[in-house]
Amino acid sequence: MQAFIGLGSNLDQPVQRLTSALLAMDRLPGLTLQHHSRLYSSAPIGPQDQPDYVNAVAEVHSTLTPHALLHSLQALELAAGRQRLRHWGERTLDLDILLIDDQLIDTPDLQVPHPQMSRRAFVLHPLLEIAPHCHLPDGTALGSFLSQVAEQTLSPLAELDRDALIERKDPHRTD
Ligand code: PH2
Ligand code: MG
Ligand code: MG
Repeated sequence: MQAFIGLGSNLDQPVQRLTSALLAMDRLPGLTLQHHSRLYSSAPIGPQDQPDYVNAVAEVHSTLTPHALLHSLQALELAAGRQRLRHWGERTLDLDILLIDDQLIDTPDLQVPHPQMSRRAFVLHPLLEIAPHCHLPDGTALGSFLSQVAEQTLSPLAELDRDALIERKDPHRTD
């Protein structure tokens, strides 16, 4: 299956958190990272007395079931020392499943599509960056929601150092 994952962090070196999380996802058994967006800085949605977030979206290919994918991502959140202090509050690492193919999943611990995704600039912009024609399972183009999130502050960070990322993924690379 193809899945899109939203990444977010606003505590304890968010840029490094997200960079490490992209590598860690790619190393998960049954999961391959295919594309990722740039990193974006975004003003918090929810309580305003918390730091700005760094957000990104990744596209992965996976042989896992949706719930196995969820549990693997939760294990990475925990490994990053995740603490959830309050609803919509600060966190070291948040990995949200946004879409899985055209599946609709509505269980207590996993809802796909992610119920908030079309209301959040920090999801829509990075997602459309890597998948411009992306749509919801009902066929609605995600680009059609952009005008509704135009007020939300979001800006791409300087280009992620791709070479550094690849080097750590393959320390024996010779080129
Ligand atoms: N995540 C939240 C709550 N608010 N705001 C931004 N800008 N980015 C996030 O990832 C985010 C948020 C809870 O998951
Ligand atoms: Mg989450
Ligand atoms: Mg979230």
